[in-house]
Amino acid sequence: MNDDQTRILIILGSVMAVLLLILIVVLATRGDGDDTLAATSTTTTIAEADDGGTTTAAETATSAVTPTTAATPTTAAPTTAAPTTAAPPPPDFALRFDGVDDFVSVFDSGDFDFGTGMTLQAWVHPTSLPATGQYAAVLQGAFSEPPFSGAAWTLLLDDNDHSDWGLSGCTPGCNSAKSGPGGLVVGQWQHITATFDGVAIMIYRNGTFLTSSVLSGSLSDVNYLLIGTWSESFRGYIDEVRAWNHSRLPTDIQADHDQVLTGDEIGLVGYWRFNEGEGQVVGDSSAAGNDGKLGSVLGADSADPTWAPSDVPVG
Ligand SMILES: [Ca+2]
Ligand SMILES: [Ca+2]
Repeated sequence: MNDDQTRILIILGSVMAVLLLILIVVLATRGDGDDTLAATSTTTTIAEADDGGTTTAAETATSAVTPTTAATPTTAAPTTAAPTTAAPPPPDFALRFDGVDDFVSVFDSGDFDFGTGMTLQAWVHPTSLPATGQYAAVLQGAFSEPPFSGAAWTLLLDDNDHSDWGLSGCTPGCNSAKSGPGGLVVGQWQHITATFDGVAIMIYRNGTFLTSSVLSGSLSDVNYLLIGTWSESFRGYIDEVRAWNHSRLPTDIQADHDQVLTGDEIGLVGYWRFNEGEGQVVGDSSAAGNDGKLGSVLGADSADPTWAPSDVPVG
């Protein structure tokens, strides 16, 4: 090999070395590109979090998912509440008296010593009328539990014509105001009211005034308020019984005789709705707390009236 050949080989070797160096640089540059992609990915990940700034497409996509997830419980809530809204009203009951010896007794702690102010109210549905010559009552202020030993006031069915109903009061001389024959109709609900104000008795049917009678003085004190009894018991259903310690106005009687009361009305000392439907106690829904019992004793006995579903037109 001469000197020229040697020089050419050196030049070729240098060129190849330069090319090799360029190749290395290019490969190294590709590596930097990967790093750039990695950084881009990192940037994308950060952008998916809410940076509080301008909403990116990624944030929009993330936000779009959120309400969908939240909507599930929101949709489920009304479904859960629906059965509560659709719950049926509590059942209404009345007491049925057998026409023989059934009664309810409420001990008088003093609330039923009415003196010169009283109102008695009840819904009644007779299934038949008592035997002629027998006394029956819806409400009575009595000196004892049965057997009868005297009363100061009685919301009664007349002993001759039992469709002739009214109030008898004793101060201690007695007088009464009565509807006349046909005043009580068998086989349907009707509302009866009697008031006493110290000078007169007044009676109302279905909220409308019927008649009055003079009676002066103060009613004698009693020991029990009895429902459904006298010499024989009422025959049929009684419901929504109320006792007040004053003589109510005609407008008030008309307004609420067919309405449910709150129980805290002024002067209301007994409000027996008979909606227990079972047991031996009739609860007083007034603030006075005058609960009563079925029959002669708190256990089951032959004088217990019977619980029955009620369609009394009150509400
Ligand atoms: Ca009732
Ligand atoms: Ca009993």
